[in-house]
Amino acid sequence: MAEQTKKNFYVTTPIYYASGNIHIGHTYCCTCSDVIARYKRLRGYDVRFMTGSDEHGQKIQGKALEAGVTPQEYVDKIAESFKEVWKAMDISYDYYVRTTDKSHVECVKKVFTKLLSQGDIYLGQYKGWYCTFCESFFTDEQVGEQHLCPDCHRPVHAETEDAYFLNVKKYVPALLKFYEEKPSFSQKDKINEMINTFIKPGLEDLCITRTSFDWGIPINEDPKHVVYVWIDALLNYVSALGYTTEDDSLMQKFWSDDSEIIHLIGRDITRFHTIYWPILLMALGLRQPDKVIVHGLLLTRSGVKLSKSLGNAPSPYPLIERYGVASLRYYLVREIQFTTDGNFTPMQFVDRLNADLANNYGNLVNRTLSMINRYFEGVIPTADLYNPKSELTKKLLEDVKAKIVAYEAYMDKFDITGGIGAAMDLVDLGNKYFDAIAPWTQAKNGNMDLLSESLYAASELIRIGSILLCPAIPNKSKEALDQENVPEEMRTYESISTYNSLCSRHINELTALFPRLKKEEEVKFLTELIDGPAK
Ligand code: ME8
Repeated sequence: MAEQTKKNFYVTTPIYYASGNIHIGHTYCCTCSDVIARYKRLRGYDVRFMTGSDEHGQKIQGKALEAGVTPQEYVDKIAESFKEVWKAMDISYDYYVRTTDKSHVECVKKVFTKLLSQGDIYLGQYKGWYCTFCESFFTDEQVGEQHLCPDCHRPVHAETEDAYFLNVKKYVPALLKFYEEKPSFSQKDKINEMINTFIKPGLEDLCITRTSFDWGIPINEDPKHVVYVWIDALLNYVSALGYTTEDDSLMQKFWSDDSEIIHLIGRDITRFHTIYWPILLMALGLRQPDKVIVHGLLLTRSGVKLSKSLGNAPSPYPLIERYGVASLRYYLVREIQFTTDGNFTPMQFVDRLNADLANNYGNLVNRTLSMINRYFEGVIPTADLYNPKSELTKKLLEDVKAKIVAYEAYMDKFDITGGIGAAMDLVDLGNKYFDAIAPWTQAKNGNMDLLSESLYAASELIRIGSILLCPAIPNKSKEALDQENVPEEMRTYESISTYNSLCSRHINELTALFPRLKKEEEVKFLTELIDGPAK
């Protein structure tokens, strides 16, 4: 294993619009970020994991009006409901930021004042094409002849108003230089797309205030202007660390050169994170994030984005209730190739859970511990894995080492689909080893040495596999480790390359980790969940 020095690690999700409920698309990003945060903690990093809600803007004001409550009451309720979902999803965030937090509001005002006084913000008039859904202005080129929003493809309308602008044009050469000097900043195809679609045609200065609604942060210098959503939203990443407040110790720690900074976002908001966010940071004289990881979106079987407005995105709750949180998390991380779009389909959902969780991981735990009960009265037999007797065991341990190396390589480059896949392959090695050794035959033939060694090796494999799977399915991997009665010190990442400590431990009561799903029944349930009951 490569040596790791203890380092600070800051990972963020987008802050989700407080305009409706969380659906499984949002849970995708939070789960992926959570897997990364948990992996880094496992590797000894000092992790700060942040999520939150984006609570200003015209759309939210309208929703509150519809609901007959004040915008603040409306977003308070939504923020609580978001936190409940994240609890149900086992999301281990350290801090939840809200754009209505006093500290965030103060930060946005101070940043505005600073940028205005240094000449990076000026008052002008905005004439443009506005998409109410995306709360974004676009240029003629971007909306094309049909006047459609380039992000969501809905019709846009012409709008003119007094507005403050961020002088982004000035920073374009520096931004291009930054892309060149730091190719690891984001995926190459995403940056090329940004350059070709937005920068080459001529990047307009960014309109950053509005006067046509008031649910936003009023600027001190001209309070009829409220800061328009994106600048407000992007600043959450630093306001959550105390930027511009008296106590900015978290900022010093997690936004410093001693920290690795990763933003996870969906491809729908790439422009804001790879163009405007770096420019804003340059204007503020702050360092850049190490990486903006752009993940793909979940689509329906027919390739349409799962989204709130289309009403085709299921809530995570029925899935958690029926299959358990670990199953949903696992499916999202493993089935959808990280960084590319993926389809959420009932058939794949059931097949993936059955193949990997029930038939592979659950099966290895169940068959190993059942045989320990049957042949050794619940006590893990003694064996020396540093000197295995069987060639099959020797080969198994070599293959396990290779899988650990692969796991680490994937996880370190944030390919969590690959990493969790490597962990599941490691578990699969255990099942194949079992089939080759057939411990039940060894028991029948009285070959106690081989029986002990094989059951012992399988016990270690459950332990190692559970540690590697822990970032993805924390509750179930803990359950497996508990059933095997693994002591705390043997649950660490460092312990995965040591053996023999489980000898003679009494295992705990066995319960099935993942019941096998009945395909037809579950596909019907899931199809109705997405499409509604069959007509
Ligand atoms: O854009 N598949 O908030 P938002 C996968 N407030 N991920 C999905 C998804 C899908 N079908 N649908 C949504 C905003 N997401 C702003 C962000 S950040 C400074 C401000 C995820 O509620 C994905 O990560 O529309 C996407 O980028 C995010 O939710 C958008 O959430």
